Amino acid sequence: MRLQARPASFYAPPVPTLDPPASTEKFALDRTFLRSAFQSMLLARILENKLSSLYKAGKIVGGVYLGRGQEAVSAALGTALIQGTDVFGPLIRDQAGRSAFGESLIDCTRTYLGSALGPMRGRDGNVHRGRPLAGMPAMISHLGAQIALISGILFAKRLKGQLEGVVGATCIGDGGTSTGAFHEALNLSGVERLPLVVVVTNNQFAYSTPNDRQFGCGDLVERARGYGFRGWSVDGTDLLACSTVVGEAVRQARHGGGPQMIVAQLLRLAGHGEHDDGFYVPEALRAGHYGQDCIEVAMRQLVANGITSGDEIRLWQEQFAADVQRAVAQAQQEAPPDPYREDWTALSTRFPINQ
Ligand SMILES: Cc1ncc(C[n+]2csc(CCOP(=O)(O)OP(=O)(O)O)c2C)c(N)n1
Ligand SMILES: [Mg+2]
Repeated sequence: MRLQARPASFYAPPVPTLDPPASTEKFALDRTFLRSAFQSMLLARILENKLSSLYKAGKIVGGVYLGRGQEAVSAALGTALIQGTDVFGPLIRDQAGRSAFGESLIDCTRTYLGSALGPMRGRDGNVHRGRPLAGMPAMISHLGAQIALISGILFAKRLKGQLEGVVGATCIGDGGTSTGAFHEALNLSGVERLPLVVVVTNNQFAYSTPNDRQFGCGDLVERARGYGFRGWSVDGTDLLACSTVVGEAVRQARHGGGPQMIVAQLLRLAGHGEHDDGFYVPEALRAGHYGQDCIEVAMRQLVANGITSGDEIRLWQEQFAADVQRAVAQAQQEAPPDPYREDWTALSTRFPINQ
């Protein structure tokens, strides 16, 4: 079917004007948080650029789906969570959140490159990797099932008396919010008032389908109220805003505030996957506010606030590029699984699970 040209106003969401929470100033100026979140953004971008090259060179079996342009909100979420306590279910555009939550580079490169030494033993590809014992279950689906998985984990923790102080977080795209899985998971999480944080990354398209063909409400944050979630809007291209809003939502979930839904407005600065050139994204939208690169915005913000310097950022870039090269080279020399010797029982039924 041919896509019809639409006026640019269809694609131009309003810039959020939410009242900042009381702790904005203090939180936004938390140097350690911001430096750490920014480093995760940078590392994810460098890693994903490398994955894209490997894909184009035919070195990766399966697809490559990037989070380019979505790193700020993802990194803010991964940084706001507590490793060893919280549960995080990242989606395909959450490399920055994965890095922030402690996933090692080698776990990523081994999975993409099919090494039997990876967390999925070379049996699952690309983004379908995780370490359940570290609080990061392997990703199942981009379209809503991950929310039920995280709320189920929280519910099980409650039944075992282990939920105190724990937050579960996951993400969903704008398109995923129209699935039955999304509705069921949010409905039950609202009924149970689970400490769940759902970040909706509204990148304006579900593959090539624009927002106006997906839902009839003005802003997806309106859905939060219907499920009994607290709703937050944020500019997903702005690291300071994302850190403030996500940090506050996570804090509220942790301290009995019930489930939280954050809607981040942004644009993906890549195709749906690396096989897609995103031809359907209008130029006016790319040139608009949400077409700005969150990494460049964050650099300006952090340098202007004296949180880092251009020289330090260049050093990080060099260091991360070298780290990525090393992780790729190591995974490339490792053997794939041997299908005749592999024990094909589900990885999740093995003990110790996936250590
Ligand atoms: C049942 C099903 N249909 C289609 C797909 C392919 N698919 C994966 S993600 C996606 C679009 C999701 O859009 P959105 O939720 O907005 O997330 P985004 O890709 O923009 O991050 C599609 C069509 C799928 N994985 N499963
Ligand atoms: Mg989308």
